[in-house]
Amino acid sequence: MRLLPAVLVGLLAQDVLGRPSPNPKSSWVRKGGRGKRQLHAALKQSAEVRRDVNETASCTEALAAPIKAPKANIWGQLTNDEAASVVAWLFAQEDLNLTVSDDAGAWDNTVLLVESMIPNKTDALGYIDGCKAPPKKYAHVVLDERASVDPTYADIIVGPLPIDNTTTTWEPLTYPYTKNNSGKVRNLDADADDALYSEWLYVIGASVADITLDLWNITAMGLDNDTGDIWGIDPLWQDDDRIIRWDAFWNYPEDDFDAETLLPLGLYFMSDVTGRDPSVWSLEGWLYNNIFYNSTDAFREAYFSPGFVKNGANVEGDWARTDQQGEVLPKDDAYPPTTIAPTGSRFSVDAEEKYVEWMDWSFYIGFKRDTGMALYDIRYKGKRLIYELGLQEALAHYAGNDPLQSGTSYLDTYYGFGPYAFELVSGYDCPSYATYLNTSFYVTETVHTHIDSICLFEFTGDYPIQRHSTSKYVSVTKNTYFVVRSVSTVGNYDYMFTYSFYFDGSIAVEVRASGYIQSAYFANNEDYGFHINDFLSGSMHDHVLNYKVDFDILGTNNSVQLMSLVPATKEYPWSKGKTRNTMVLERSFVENEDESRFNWAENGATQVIVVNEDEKNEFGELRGYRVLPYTGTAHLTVKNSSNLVNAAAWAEYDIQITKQKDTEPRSAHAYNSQDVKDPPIDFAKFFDGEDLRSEDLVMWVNLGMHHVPHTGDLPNTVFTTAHSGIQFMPSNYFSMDQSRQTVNMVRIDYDNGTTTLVDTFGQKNDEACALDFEPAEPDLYSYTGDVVIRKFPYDPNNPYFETDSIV
Ligand SMILES: *[C@@H]1O[C@H](CO)[C@@H](O)[C@H](O)[C@H]1NC(C)=O
Ligand SMILES: *[C@@H]1O[C@H](CO)[C@@H](O)[C@H](O)[C@H]1NC(C)=O
Ligand SMILES: *[C@@H]1O[C@H](CO)[C@@H](O)[C@H](O)[C@H]1NC(C)=O
Ligand SMILES: *[C@@H]1O[C@H](CO)[C@@H](O)[C@H](O)[C@H]1NC(C)=O
Ligand SMILES: *[C@@H]1O[C@H](CO)[C@@H](O)[C@H](O)[C@H]1NC(C)=O
Ligand SMILES: *[C@@H]1O[C@H](CO)[C@@H](O)[C@H](O)[C@H]1NC(C)=O
Ligand SMILES: *[C@@H]1O[C@H](CO)[C@@H](O)[C@H](O)[C@H]1NC(C)=O
Ligand SMILES: *[C@@H]1O[C@H](CO)[C@@H](O)[C@H](O)[C@H]1NC(C)=O
Ligand SMILES: *[C@@H]1O[C@H](CO)[C@@H](O)[C@H](O)[C@H]1NC(C)=O
Ligand SMILES: *[C@@H]1O[C@H](CO)[C@@H](O)[C@H](O)[C@H]1NC(C)=O
Ligand SMILES: *[C@@H]1O[C@H](CO)[C@@H](O)[C@H](O)[C@H]1NC(C)=O
Ligand SMILES: *[C@@H]1O[C@H](CO)[C@@H](O)[C@H](O)[C@H]1NC(C)=O
Ligand SMILES: [Cu+2]
Repeated sequence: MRLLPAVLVGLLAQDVLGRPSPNPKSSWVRKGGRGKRQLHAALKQSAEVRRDVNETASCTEALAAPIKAPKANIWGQLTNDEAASVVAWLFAQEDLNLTVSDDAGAWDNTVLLVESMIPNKTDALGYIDGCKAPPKKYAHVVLDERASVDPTYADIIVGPLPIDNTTTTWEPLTYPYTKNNSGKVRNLDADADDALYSEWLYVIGASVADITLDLWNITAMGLDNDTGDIWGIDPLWQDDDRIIRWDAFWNYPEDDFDAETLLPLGLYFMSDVTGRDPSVWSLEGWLYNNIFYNSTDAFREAYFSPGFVKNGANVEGDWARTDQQGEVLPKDDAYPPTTIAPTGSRFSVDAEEKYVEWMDWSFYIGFKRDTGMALYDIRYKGKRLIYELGLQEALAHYAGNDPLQSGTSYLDTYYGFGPYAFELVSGYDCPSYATYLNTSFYVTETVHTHIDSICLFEFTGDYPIQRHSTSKYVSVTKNTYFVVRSVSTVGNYDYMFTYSFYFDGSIAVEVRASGYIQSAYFANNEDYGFHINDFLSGSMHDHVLNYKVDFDILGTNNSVQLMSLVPATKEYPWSKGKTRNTMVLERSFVENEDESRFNWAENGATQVIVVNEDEKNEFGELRGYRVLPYTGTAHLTVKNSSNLVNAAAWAEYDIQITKQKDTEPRSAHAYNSQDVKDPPIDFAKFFDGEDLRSEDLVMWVNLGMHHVPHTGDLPNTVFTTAHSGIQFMPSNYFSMDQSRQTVNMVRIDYDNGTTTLVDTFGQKNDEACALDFEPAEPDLYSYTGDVVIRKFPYDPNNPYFETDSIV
């Protein structure tokens, strides 16, 4: 559940401060909670200590070697000092009329976000590929302008940095918008953390407290002893110039498990909340058991009439709790197989610049509030393949016979992937030998650092990358690959983002989903999901996640070739006058933006290859990289969504290709949900017929899942099958497979029962660390959550711990 307090826009702290939560869930309590202690003890017992190898290298000293990045990371984050200087400068600008967040109410202007501005590619290339100076650095600032009856979010840029009181200026950030409006978006949530609840939703909750007590023994009135909750649709309905919300009652879990999204109660009410004056907001009706009542009186009268059908409540139980339950599986209390890095890490990291080198790969890591982690300047064997690779937006579009499910289409960058990219759990989210990086985000004049929130590690797959056997020899090569990973818990859902790099020059981009589903009350909605618990429907929804892939294949002049396998009937000189039913290849190019939005072909029959038409290999074939689905992908099933209108056109196709433009850096804006008819970025407007042959191209690809939760999604969806991915693979890019270069392969020659040769190609096996298993299991008591540094007033020497989630 992404409860929407206006706020969240950057802004967890406001969520925590602002949203009255009768059931405050301190992350501290939760994370330090039960279970951990027993687990730790169990691990100690099962740890076997062996010290018969080389004592000089320890398996835990496996961290990546430090390295100096060849160039500064121009996509990186602001330093603490830079962020603090920008904030101080902003508060000194009288025209911005800002109030410090701690003192601000719903009618004050505040700073929501201060982060680095991504440089224009045009300026960046001269630096990363040449000898030009780095592009000037600017800060991207988002202001929450609420001191007005027409509140807006304003994107501005401040710079150049470092701040200089005489030369630094700000101006509206307009160029990434497709909408012509000076870098501002209306704010429909300006009162969502205050008046909406205190003067509206809880008042309505109180007005039916007798009914909610009678029906389910709950009250939702904004009191400390509330036993239920009220929240509703996102985005709000924006029809006919009215702003309409539907809200529903939800049961609270009985403990700290985050199960509220599994506890819908089936009563909904509709409000017209247009404008900022709650006294003119109106209650438009109630829905219960598929019957609409046009006033509270009408609902109340029906409720207390004979024959009124009352349905039961969804109540938390073990079915909604994630702790171990059920009989312990055979031998499962013994420690499972695990991976180690016996010679330490085989890669290098510049932690300051977030620059990584592994084997022939290198890249920089960026991190943004809206979209979390992104990779830049991805090079293989010294040549850039991809300038920018990163998430743009994630949509979860629900459907249902009830207005809450029907009205829910989360556009998650509104909440942000950055603020919820929490600390990873060593040995669980990533192998215990992984190297970690911190990330940080700005909120309410503080910078929060998620410690260890990006992990980097090598992994050897459970299948080899190559093998072949004959009567004389067998040849087989280990499939060791490099992984960069982060996880963002956006409300009820946990998205795991993984990028993997392989020896054959291929890259995999994957997302997995776990956490709690958002479910529906089961009543008259068989066509929208499975019946999965007492009064519970696993509410159907589409996940669509858009990624930007700015390929630069052997330069920026790229084209997209389509090569299809098609059935054919052919006659050949040798077929003696008869025809043969067979198949052939048909090649074409995506010529321009009128034909550059399409889906994966049925039966995978069309290859999509990014090529450089000026770069042919020695055999005359175009050198390129092919883009292909890895596991299932999805685009949005709903056509012309009533919820989204023009706010998520990027979700309409699997693959969409545009000409790279500095004015089109992102396919979506974090506040598209605030004005769905006229969103700040309407992706469909990127397509204006421009030529796509031998141009700098951007491919926008969608990952996703059509999710119809079943009983196996209780208590949580599982990563095994809630999974989507795409791959990029060399297509005639090299003259042969590049995995031949690794020494981690073997050839075994044998003859008539005798092994005659074991060739391990100079692998060194003598530098392994002591297999001291106990310390290979990380000390999970070091899991601390986020660390926070106050920026205004700047207090860099007094960090404190605070971790806030949406719920
Ligand atoms: C500045 O903001 C305050 C609220 O913080 C508001 O009362 C005042 O009218 C605003 N001033 C201007 C000039 O907009
Ligand atoms: C710049 O302005 C800020 C805020 O008014 C002030 O604190 C700072 O001392 C000024 N710096 C310089 C170099 O004048
Ligand atoms: C954008 O707005 C400006 C100022 O309001 C106006 O002059 C211009 O014509 C508008 N452009 C478009 C394409 O609507
Ligand atoms: C109703 O809820 C209260 C707590 O809010 C609890 O004490 C009481 O036992 C419940 N009554 C029933 C009938 O479950
Ligand atoms: C909840 O608190 C309110 C106000 O403190 C009180 O009037 C009410 O009786 C309480 N309800 C329950 C069920 O304890
Ligand atoms: C509500 O419905 C009743 C009966 O259908 C109708 O008489 C009444 O006018 C309606 N009221 C409103 C405010 O629409
Ligand atoms: C992450 O932050 C923690 C706490 O501030 C710090 O101790 C650690 O060195 C940081 N890690 C990296 C890789 O910068
Ligand atoms: C890219 O193509 C354009 C013409 O389409 C050409 O002028 C330019 O020289 C090419 N650039 C490179 C690096 O080949
Ligand atoms: C989308 O739906 C709206 C409302 O039903 C309709 O006005 C509009 O014409 C539709 N657009 C398309 C492209 O079908
Ligand atoms: C980046 O490109 C946009 C669009 O061309 C331009 O308006 C803006 O000034 C550029 N930014 C910088 C820092 O040059
Ligand atoms: C294989 O080895 C066996 C004895 O180990 C021998 O009898 C036989 O002749 C050998 N066959 C060949 C083809 O060398
Ligand atoms: C242990 O490893 C070090 C460095 O890798 C090596 O120099 C040394 O000879 C090894 N010692 C033994 C006993 O294998
Ligand atoms: Cu789902």
